Amino acid sequence: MNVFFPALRDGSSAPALRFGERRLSYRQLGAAAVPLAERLGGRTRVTVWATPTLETSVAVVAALLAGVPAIPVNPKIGASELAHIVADSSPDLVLAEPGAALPEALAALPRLDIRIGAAEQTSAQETDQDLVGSGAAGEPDPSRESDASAPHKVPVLPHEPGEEAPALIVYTSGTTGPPKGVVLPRRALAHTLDALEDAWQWTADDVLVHALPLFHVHGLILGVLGPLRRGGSLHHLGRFTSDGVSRGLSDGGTMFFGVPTMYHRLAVEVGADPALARALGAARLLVSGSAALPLTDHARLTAACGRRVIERYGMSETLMNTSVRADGPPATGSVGVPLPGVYLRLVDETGEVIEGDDGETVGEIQVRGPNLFVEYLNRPDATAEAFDGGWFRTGDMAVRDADGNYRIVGRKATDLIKSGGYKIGAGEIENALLAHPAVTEAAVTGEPDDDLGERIVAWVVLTPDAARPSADELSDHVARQLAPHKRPRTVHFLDSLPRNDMGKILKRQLGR
Ligand code: MCA
Ligand code: AMP
Repeated sequence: MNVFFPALRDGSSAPALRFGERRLSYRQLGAAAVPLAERLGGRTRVTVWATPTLETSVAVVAALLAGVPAIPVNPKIGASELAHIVADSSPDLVLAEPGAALPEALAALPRLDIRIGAAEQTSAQETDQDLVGSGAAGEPDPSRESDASAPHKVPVLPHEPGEEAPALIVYTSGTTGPPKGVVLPRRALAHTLDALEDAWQWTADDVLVHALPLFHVHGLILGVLGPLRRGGSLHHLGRFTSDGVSRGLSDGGTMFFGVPTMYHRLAVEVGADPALARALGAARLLVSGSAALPLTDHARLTAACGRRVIERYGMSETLMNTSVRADGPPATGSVGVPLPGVYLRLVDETGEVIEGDDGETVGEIQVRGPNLFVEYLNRPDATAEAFDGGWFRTGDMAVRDADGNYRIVGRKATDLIKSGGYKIGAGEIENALLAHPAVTEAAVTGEPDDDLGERIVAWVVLTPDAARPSADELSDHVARQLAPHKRPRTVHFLDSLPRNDMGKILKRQLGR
């Protein structure tokens, strides 16, 4: 039988999840997730209000057990982006922690509160009332109790669906228009997590520490489902601070996952913080991903704590493609070698496959393997465009060296911005700016930024007669429509945008 989380079946009192001081053992996780999975049976798709909490983790585990695709949503999402996701994915239920105030588009859906502790009790008596109301107060929260005295009870897991069944739909930005729903089958999740087990010698003894958001691949699939598939545990810090990382790693953590912005902040602070240096130095594995980690940050961290950070490379559509191996050469500055079962090739601009490995010839990375997504939801056109035969076109430009390591040197589309590890399409921000009544033209670029990697910069032309908005007002407008991390950090007001004879905006001339 196809079992996604073998350790849940054992129902042991080994630690599974910790968020702050709230913890669940595997037995407790099973006791919360299995009844919830039973309640989800028959649903088409569910949205998860993805706060960084035990509740989100329980909801996603339950959806996987039930075979119901889950759509994790950023709890800071703005109105128009949320409206798009709800209309595009048409979920029939929203899962949220009790008491969470949901925005209008989600409040209109049937709601099921994720009750840790009350779940077993309510599962047998589900009524429509349960689905819309907040239900009874429930039992004491076991996440605050010791598991030592609890009777050993193996939860009865539902029959899990086949490998190709969609497990998650994760929204990711393209260059234009609103984000697309990436449909990820169970097969892709299982493959990527098992390939990382091999590359990183990830075991049940590992305690992963991180502070990543739970509505993207990095924090949710690698960061929550990863430890649970291994039978190890996660210690989530709630939010990123260097102090939190220091304490988490000193308190039994063996691995840390972060985006380059987090490592940059650690690199800035580690020189003056011996406790942080000791904690990072004692970790078994420090892994960076979601964007490139600059060599200066690699060097500063290694000098201060004596450890190397390893990089891995992935995408929402492909999950993980390559990694520097824990048991291999350091390959600093590269994203390592293809993971087991994953095939990569470099293709030049004429469509020819680059055969050499001279470390200099640049081509687009294309990927094939069991780690790939199925399709963009409701977007057969975009799905077809994304593939070259069976190969997925990543849009990432790279070179390959004689040892088989890939080094990413840039991106094909300048209209894709990576800021703080989040992928953001220039087009979606331009559309949000143009929806402001005072804006008549807008262009958005990504400018280099030491902390964020790239900083979102907006160039706008105002409607002549409208009241002049401030830069902050336009930035807030984008934050409210899309999400705070998509807001422009700088806004330039221009009389006109540079355009070519065809009327196309010449972004490279902006600011010059
Ligand atoms: C600021 N804030 C606002 C506004 N301005 N809220 C509303 N309106 C505004 N105008 C709030 C923000 O919500 C936030 O609140 C706080 O102010 C600071 O925001 P910001 O400056 O944007 O964030 P930060 O503190 O600088 O965050 C840096 C970060 C973050 C922690 C590194 O960027 C982050 O978590 N990045 C992770 C991205 C990620 O997981 N990517 C994976 C996708 P508050 O302080 O309350 O939060 S890529 C992927 O999955 C692929 C597969 C891969 O390879 O991994
Ligand atoms: P997303 O669509 O949010 O999943 O972002 C995927 C993109 O993140 C990839 O196409 C790469 O451009 C980038 N990325 C992920 N990991 C790395 C890395 N280690 N180095 C450089 N870029 C990365």
